[in-house]
Amino acid sequence: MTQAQISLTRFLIEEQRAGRITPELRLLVEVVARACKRISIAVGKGALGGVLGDAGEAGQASINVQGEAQKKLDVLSNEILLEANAWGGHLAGLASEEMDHSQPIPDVYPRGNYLLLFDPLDGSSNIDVNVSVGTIFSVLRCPEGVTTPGDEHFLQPGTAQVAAGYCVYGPQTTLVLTVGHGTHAFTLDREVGSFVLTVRGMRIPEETKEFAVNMSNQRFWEPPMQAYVGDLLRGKDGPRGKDFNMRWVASMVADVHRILTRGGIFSYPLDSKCAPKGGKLRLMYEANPMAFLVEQAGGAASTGRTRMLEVQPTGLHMRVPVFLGSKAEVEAAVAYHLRHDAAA
Ligand code: P6P
Repeated sequence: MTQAQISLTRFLIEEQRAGRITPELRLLVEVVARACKRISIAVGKGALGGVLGDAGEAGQASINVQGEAQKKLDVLSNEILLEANAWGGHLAGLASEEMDHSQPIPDVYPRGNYLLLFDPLDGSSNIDVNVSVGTIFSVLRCPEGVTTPGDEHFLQPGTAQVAAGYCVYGPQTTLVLTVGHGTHAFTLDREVGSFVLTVRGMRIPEETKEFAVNMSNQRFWEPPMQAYVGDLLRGKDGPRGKDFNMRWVASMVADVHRILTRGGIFSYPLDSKCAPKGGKLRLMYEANPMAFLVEQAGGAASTGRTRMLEVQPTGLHMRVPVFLGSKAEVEAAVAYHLRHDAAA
């Protein structure tokens, strides 16, 4: 008899039965997963769904809080997640890459004990060229006694996350989730419409020969990053003693999924263009959830100098430099930065 498929619902019920998640958190993950299914359908329609291209009226681009032109699917994905999470009673508030500030759950609905942060559609510049994109989410507890959370209540370090995940909309639609006990992958069975457990306990190999970075920024990097990547490119003729391969999808979800699946190091370091903002990628709904998933899979995540999950947020849209993936390789990259700082 073939092994019974374990659905996301069954997995979450078993996590709850084992006392690893609360009924509210189980509902939260189910609701987010259901929203991701709807986003997957919209993304999959592409031009047929009339949702490609930039948002905004008649030639007037719609710009989000990041200063980025919003795609129609960015706006749609954000709306799907807001609507799905409003009425369930599991959340006190939510925050999105697409919204200037966090929002308490409307007071027409009951409020719960969790805070949800998300990037509704990461990598959206890839949508119009049919490259994988994804949704990233992070779950925090609402501080005790706070019934109407404001931005300041979301500013918790990554170690405070109770769950995190992403859904990658690629050849498969795959939800990758941690509730603090390993990182697990669920692939969408489109015929049934449910996520099925396909990898229990993803593990990132400690070592790697593959790095992911946007090389076009090389001339803008800090000296330690120049030195680190320069040695990767020297391969077995250089101090690393092995040749490396490179990948760059320019969709964090796709690059991180590859690393969780076969190892590697992903980096979006400081460069002189993004340094004034603190980096390119956002801490609260990109770097922290990915760092939680990667650490739960045996990898490491750093700003290049500090463990990512220990960064104290100073703002909802705070940006950070990111190094994550195979533990030994992240440690090697960090060593270049710490040696540089020590010599300064
Ligand atoms: P660049 C997508 O816009 C994103 O936020 C991440 O998903 C991705 O890793 C990065 O930016 C790509 O940046 O500068 O290579 O286009």
